[in-house]
Order: sequence, then C-alpha cells, then structure tokens
Amino acid sequence: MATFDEIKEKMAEALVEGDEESAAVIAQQALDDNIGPTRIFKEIITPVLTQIGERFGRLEIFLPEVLLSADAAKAVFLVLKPVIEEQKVEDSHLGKVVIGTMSGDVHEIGKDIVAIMLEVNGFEVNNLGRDVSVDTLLNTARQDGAQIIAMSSLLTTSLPYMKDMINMLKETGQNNMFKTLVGGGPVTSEWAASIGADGYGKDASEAVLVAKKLVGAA
Ligand code: B12
Repeated sequence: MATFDEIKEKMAEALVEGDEESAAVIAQQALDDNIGPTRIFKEIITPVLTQIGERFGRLEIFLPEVLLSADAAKAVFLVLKPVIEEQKVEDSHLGKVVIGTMSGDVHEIGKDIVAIMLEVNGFEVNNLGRDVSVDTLLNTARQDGAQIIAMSSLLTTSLPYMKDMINMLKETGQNNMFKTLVGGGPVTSEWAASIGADGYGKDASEAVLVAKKLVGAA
C-alpha cells in the first residue's frame, strides 16, 4: 500500500508530464488505498495545476504542455467521478443549479468538480460546459426553473460577464428569481460582493456550503 505522499508525488509527476494513462492508473491506486476523491482534488490536482500555471506564467513551460497536463487531470477526474457519484445523497432535492464557464473562457476542470460536488450533495445540476454566454445561462436557468445560476471564470477577461449577468437580472427584474453563485481563480469574495453576487465559493466544498445557504438548506 502506498502512502499519501507517494501517491501525491507519482500523480504530480504524471500531471506535469501530461501522462493521461499513468494519471488514471495512479488515481485508481489512490482509491484502492482509501484516499478519497475530495482529498485528491484538494491536495493534489489543485496545487499541482496551480504550480503548472505559475510555471506557464514564468514562461518556463508553454501552452501545449499545460494542455497535456489538463488532459491528465481530466483523466483523473474520470476515474474519480463514478466514486463521487456513489456518495450521492439519496432523496435530497435542494434545488436546481445551472452552471457554466463564462464566454471566451475554456477552463472547465474546477467548474466540473464544483458541478459534481453540488450534484452529489443534493442539487440537480445542469452543467452547460465552457464558453457559455450570459444569454444561454439565463435562458437555460429560466427553462429549467433553476434556483441558482453558478458562474465560473479563470480568466480576468471573462470576469466581467458575471457582472453583466447580475446587471441583466436586475435590469429585467429577475434578480429575485435566481440566486447567483460565483467562483474560479481570479474571483474573490470582494469581487463577488462588488458585483452584487449572492454567493462566492473559493473551492468545491465552499461552493456546496454556500449553495445550501442560498436555498435555505444550511
Ligand atoms: C489547465 C489550464 C489551462 C487549460 C484548460 C483546460 C481545461 N479544459 O480546463 C488550457 C491549456 C486550455 C488553458 C488555456 C489558457 N489559459 Co490557462 N490555466 C490552466 C491552469 C494551469 C489550471 C486551471 C485548473 O484547472 N486548476 C485546477 C482547478 C481544480 O482549480 P480552479 O479551476 O481554480 O477551480 C476551483 C476553484 O477556483 C473553484 N471554482 C471554480 N469554478 C467555480 C465556480 C463556482 C460557482 C464556484 C463557487 C467555485 C468555483 O472551485 C474549484 C475546485 O476547487 C491555470 C493556473 C491556475 N492557477 O489556475 C491556468 C490559467 C488560468 N490560464 C491562464 C491563461 C492566460 C490561459 C490562456 C489565455 C493562455 C494562452 N495564451 O492562450 C488560455 C485561455 C484559453 C481560453 N480561451 O480560455 C492564466 C489566467 C490569467 C488570468 N487571470 O487571466 C492562468 C492563471 C495561468 C497563468 N498563471 O498565467 N489553461
């Protein structure tokens, strides 16, 4: 049986090298060794991808390498997904959430983690993917009869669309129909408050807690 540190080291190596196959094998090994998905996301995937982002920012690595690492992270996600889904809270309908990454932004790993964590914690989630316009998010939220519109942004250039959404809700008198929840790399609680968002979560666990508060379930 491998220790957590050994798993972390091996998975970090696979992510850095962008080795999807090894990443998936190590993810399975972690599960076999009773290391839970949340710990893998929080203590391995997030810090390793953050480091990769920093190296990219310093021009030590380039976009194709980041892309390979992201694919390796997605391979880990696919191994963990069914295990997380098994933890689904039965018979719990806290409400409907529509979630997407804002226009022009294709970062989706963190948003997908948030989506699945909301789902297993009692929400019905419609994950619209990435590069989603304000109009699409809002129209879908109306069609679905959603309670929460959740918005993800990893780029400073896609942040303003969160503000556009909230302004549009206010201007069209729909701000009482939906609660807005925001998150993603450049999003802070200060930014969330400044645009009038109803909730902010710094990670998937907080997203669940805040979403529950927004529907009066926590
Ligand atoms: C992987 C990655 C990519 C991949 C994305 C693949 C994919 N399918 O997702 C690829 C290679 C495509 C990519 C492309 C680019 N990227 Co990039 N990327 C990253 C990287 C390394 C990791 C992101 C990630 O997945 N993190 C891991 C997850 C688990 O964390 P997370 O996303 O933050 O999500 C958590 C929380 O934020 C929160 N959360 C997220 N969403 C939501 C939503 C809600 C509602 C809530 C409550 C919470 C919440 O919970 C999540 C789970 O805990 C980051 C570095 C970083 N520090 O983030 C750069 C980074 C985000 N990228 C960056 C840049 C500049 C780009 C490019 C513009 C590069 C280029 N020159 O083309 C392009 C943009 C493409 C586009 N149009 O979107 C910059 C952004 C700078 C900025 N602030 O604007 C970063 C910060 C790198 C850097 N240091 O420069 N990237």
